[in-house]
Amino acid sequence: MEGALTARDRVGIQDFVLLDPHTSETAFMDNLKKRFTEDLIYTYIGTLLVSVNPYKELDIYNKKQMDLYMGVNFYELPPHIYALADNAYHTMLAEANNHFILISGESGAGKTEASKKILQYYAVSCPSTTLLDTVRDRMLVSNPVLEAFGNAKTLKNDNSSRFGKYMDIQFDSQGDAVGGHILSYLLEKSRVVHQNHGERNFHIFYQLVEGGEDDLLHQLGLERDCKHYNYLMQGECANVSSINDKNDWKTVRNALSVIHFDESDIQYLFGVIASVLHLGNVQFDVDKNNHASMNSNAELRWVSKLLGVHVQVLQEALTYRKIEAKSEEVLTPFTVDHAIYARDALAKAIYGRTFTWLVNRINESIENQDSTRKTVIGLLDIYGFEVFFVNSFEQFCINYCNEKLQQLFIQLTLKAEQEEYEAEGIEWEPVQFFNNKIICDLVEEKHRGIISVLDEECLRPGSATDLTFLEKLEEKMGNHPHFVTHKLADKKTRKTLERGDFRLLHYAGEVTYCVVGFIDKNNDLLYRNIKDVMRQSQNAIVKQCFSSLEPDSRKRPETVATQFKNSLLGLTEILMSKEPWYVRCLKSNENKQPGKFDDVLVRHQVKYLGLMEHLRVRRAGFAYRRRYEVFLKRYKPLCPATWPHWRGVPADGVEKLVKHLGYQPDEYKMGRTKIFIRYARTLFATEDAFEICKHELATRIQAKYKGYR
Ligand code: AD9
Ligand code: MG
Repeated sequence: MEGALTARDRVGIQDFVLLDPHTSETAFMDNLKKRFTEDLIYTYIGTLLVSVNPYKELDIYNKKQMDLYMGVNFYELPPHIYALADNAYHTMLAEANNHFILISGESGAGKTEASKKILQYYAVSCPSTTLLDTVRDRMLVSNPVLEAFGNAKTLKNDNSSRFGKYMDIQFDSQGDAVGGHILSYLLEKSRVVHQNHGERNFHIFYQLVEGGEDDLLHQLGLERDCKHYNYLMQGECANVSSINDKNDWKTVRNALSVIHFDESDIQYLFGVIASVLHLGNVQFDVDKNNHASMNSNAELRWVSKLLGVHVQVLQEALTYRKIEAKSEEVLTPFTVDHAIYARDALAKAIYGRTFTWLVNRINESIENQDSTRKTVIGLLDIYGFEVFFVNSFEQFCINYCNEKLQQLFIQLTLKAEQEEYEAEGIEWEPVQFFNNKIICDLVEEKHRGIISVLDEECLRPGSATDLTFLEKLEEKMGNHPHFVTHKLADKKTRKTLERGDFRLLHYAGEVTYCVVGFIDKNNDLLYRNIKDVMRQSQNAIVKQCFSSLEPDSRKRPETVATQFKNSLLGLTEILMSKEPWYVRCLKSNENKQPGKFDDVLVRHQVKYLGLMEHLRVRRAGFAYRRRYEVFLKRYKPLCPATWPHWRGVPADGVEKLVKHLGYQPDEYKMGRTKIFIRYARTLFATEDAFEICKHELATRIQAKYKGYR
């Protein structure tokens, strides 16, 4: 018994619910840190999994561990991402309903790694047939492919997701993983043409240049030197010690064959990637009229060759704008700045649309053809909350998305809890949360939110600028407690704000956004004549990407922020129809340092993720709840009336059992299907008694066995 306590002291407590009911934040942090120091990165709050990024490889993700967790009761083994995956899976099978796992946390906290571990668990551990193995292989290898095209090094994370990903894993009634479907959300396209210092473009570019076979590079007109390409060098960090582009290239190439890309697909796909690199090197001169001009240079010829469009046509599209006036077409020459803008817009459009094409292709290859009923487990892995020195439209969208997911978490945890107490006929005092709905509304409310104001400015031809957008915001949001600008701020805050900034007080902290580029990025315009040229492309991917139904050209296309808002609305609906599981990832330190636990940083995350409140909600009145059958099955050896068998109704058996154990009336409540235990210590004592009893039973059995011999 003493030994057990010592071990518990050393490794902390594996479920926060079992800590003292009046757990302070300090005790919470102590427990987290104690466990982290022992390389125990996972801790539960009930069924929610808290994970702290260790920034080092731990020997806990292998087939042996997977086998260990398969089908085992949630609390019987140390907390693990496999246990959560397994529990979701078995609940899905038992109840034949759909589930999702929401993985959240800030940039670099470990969401993508967690989602990969879960997918691996399903792909490796679930029952299998040879036929299904191919689908599973494809699901597994879709990860490195999408990461190559959609992840990049940022200042926060060397493998930062720059798109949101929701993946349904479909299971048949036997529990076989039979297919999948991926939805992607707003790729950060601007990275294709611009990277901040210390950041990179998407991995695939470096992989191709570093790892591409000589023949391939030759065909694509590429040099094996990242320094040669403007689009790769703005962050001045093409080489990153934690990234091996050459090896990653091999993985991606292999993955593409697994998902059945043939040689022509590969040619077209890397033709696109190379064309973007060449585009970035296209330069313009100024002619005597101050217009952009260009010679038919080698880079332009490579773009035209790879995209399969006539070089002159391309040159014209990059230096002139075609405007239809009455029945005439008028060509207006660009200035150099304008031409650069058009060139970059084209690069972003090609890359962005190819990414969507890639997701669709992967979906075709992992789709399940069979129409029998499937249940699904959805995995959500999006870009985490991020704050940089300068934050722009992209951070605004990413942080808004995180705000929405936090809102969903709040709604579901409160809702689920309320419903459970109600369904079980148990009285409940709600716990107060900080509800971030106020910030979601500030961003997205119809006619009044920031996105609406931005869209209105985007609609005002000619006179709207990023600064008029800011003024409109100041007019409309002036009194909002979560919004401030230089003009609106008090004296002290004003010193921390520039005139072109607005600051949002997000649930996870303050972020100052610089308005420069908001209008442009939200409009995301691509000139019509450039689109027309792309439609004629001989590169099958580009042709397809630009030929797919364009929205009615007389109608204004939806802005980027509005599209994103609507897609998040769609996502929320998808998630709300499923049973939730949560993984809350915490970043242990800002320097990606193995084993370092930065108290201040972790405490901040514990606060804003609402983990203490979640714990309180889990315990509002009742720390633990168990279905009668489950409770009885585990603890029945503790009472002569229930051991070895209880033949009556489980609830009666539980009542007998807890009375025998001396539970006081205020310590528990009997619900309709579950027993609710008020204090953690009650369950703790029961659990300790169970351990002793197990030990005694084992000794008795051993003694008996000896007697036989
Ligand atoms: V972002 O919002 O996409 O920028 P994520 O996805 O939360 O972010 P990611 O999973 O990419 O973070 O983790 C960042 C890095 O932390 C990884 O590249 C690993 O080096 C490290 N990491 C994360 N989780 C684990 C883990 N369970 N074990 C070991 C880990 N290392
Ligand atoms: Mg990620």
